[in-house]
Amino acid sequence: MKKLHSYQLFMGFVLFLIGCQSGAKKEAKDEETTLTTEEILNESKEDLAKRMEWWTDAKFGMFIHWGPYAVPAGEYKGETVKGIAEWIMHRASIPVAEYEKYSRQFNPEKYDADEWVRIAKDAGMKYLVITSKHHDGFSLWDSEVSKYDVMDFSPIQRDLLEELKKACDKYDVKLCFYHSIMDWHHPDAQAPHYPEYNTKEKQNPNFQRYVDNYLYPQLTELVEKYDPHVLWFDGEWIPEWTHEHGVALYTYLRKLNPDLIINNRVDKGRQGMQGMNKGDEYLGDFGTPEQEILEGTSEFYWESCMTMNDSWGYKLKDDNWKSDEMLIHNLVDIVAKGGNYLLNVGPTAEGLIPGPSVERLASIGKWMKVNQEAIYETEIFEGGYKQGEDIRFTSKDDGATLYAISLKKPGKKLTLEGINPLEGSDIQLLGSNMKLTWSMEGNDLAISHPEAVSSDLQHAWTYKIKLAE
Ligand code: FHN
Repeated sequence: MKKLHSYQLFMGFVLFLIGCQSGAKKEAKDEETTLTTEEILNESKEDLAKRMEWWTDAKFGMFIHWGPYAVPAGEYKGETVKGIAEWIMHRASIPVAEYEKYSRQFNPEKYDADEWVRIAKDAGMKYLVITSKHHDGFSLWDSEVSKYDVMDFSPIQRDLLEELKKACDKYDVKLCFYHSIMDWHHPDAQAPHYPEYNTKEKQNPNFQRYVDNYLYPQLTELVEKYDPHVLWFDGEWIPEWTHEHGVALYTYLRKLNPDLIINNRVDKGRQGMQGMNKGDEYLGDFGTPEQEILEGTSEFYWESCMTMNDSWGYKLKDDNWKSDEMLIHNLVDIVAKGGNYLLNVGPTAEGLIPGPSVERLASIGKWMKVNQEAIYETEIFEGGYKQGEDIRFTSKDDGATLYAISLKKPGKKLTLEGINPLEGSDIQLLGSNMKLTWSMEGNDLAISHPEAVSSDLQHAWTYKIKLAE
C-alpha cells in the first residue's frame, strides 16, 4: 500500500471529517423527509393531489423506447419479425449470447440529448419517460450494479441517461424513467414467462435474489444518481412478481424520494391494456391505458401511452404512421377526459429520432403554440367532456373559463348545447383575431363567424368562453 506524506494524511483527515458531517447531514435530512410505511400507504387525497400537481398540469409527455433492439430494428436473419421491435429477442427466440451481439454493436454516435429534449419541448411535451432498462435487461446508464450497460458492454462508452438529465434540466423538461421488472438477460430473472411455461415449476427459483441483489440496487442508483420525477414500471405481469413485491417496492421508493410518482405497473392491479387497477388494494399513482384511451373520465389519475406507428422500439419497416391530426385529436380527447398523453418515439441505433416522428411532433408543437392554454393546467368540464363526437371541452379558473375544441373545421355557425356565456362577454377563437358574434337559441349558444376560418388554423379549433356563474 502506498506511503502517504504528512500533508496528504492531514487532508485525508479533513476530508474524513467533511464526509462524516455530510453523512450526519444526510441522516438528519433523511429523518426529516423519510415517510413511514403507514404514511405512504395511507396518503390522503389532498397529499396525493399535491404530489401529482405538476404531472396533472403537464398533460403531455414523450415516451422513448431505446436500446440494443434498435440495432436489428425488427429484422432477423433476413426476415421482418412480427410485432413490436423491442420484443425481437423473444419473438425470434434469440438466445442471450446471440442477442448480446446487438448490445456489443449498440453505438449511437449521433445521439444528441439536447436535440431530443428540444424536439420534445417544442412539441409541447413537459416530461419524458425513457427506458432505463427494457425487458432485454440492457442498462442505458453507467450502472455500478451491472456490466450489461452502456459503459461496460457497448462501444458507446457514454452515460446516455446522464446526458439526457443535463438536457432535461437545461430545458426544464421533467426526466422520468421506464424500468422493466421482467428481465430476459439476468440469469436469476429470465425464467420462461409465457403461457407455454406459465406453471409454478417453471418459475425461476432465484427470482428473489434478482429482486434483492439487482432490481433494488439498480433502482436505488437511478433514483439517487438522476433524481427522476416518475418511475414507470412495466413487465409486472410475470408470475414471479407478486402483489407483495409491488407493495414493498412502492414503499421503498417513496421512502427514497417522497415526491416520486410511480405508475400502477409496480403492482399487480392493472387490467391489461385497459390499464386501470382492478381494486384499490393495488398500488400505483396512475393508471396506464396502452394504445387506447379511456371511454370516459375516471376518478383516478391516468395516462394513455401510444406509439406513432405500431412499434415502441425503432422498426425499420414499420411505416404505419398515425397522422398529426389523429395525434392532436388523441391529445384533445385524453385531456378533455382528464388524462395525460404519453406519446412514443423509438430512436434509431445511431441515436436519431425517426423523421416521421420529428415531423409529427413539429406539427403538434405548432398546434400547441396556438391552443396550449386549452390543454395545460385544465380540468374536466363539469358540464361533460364532449358534445357529440366532434367537440371536446376543457375547463379552467374553477369552471369560469370554458374551452370548446372542435375537431372538425367550423363553418359559419357553431352551436354549443347548454352553454351559457357571461352576458356581454366576448368569445375568442384561439389563434384568430376574427370578431365572433354569439346569441342564445333557447338553451344553446350559437357562435357566428363573419368570415371563413383561416386555413392557418388546422386540425382542431378552440373557442375560449367566459361562463355565467
Ligand atoms: O412489453 C412492453 C412493450 O415492449 C412496451 O414497453 C409497452 C409500453 O408500455 N409496455 C409493454 C407491453 O404492454
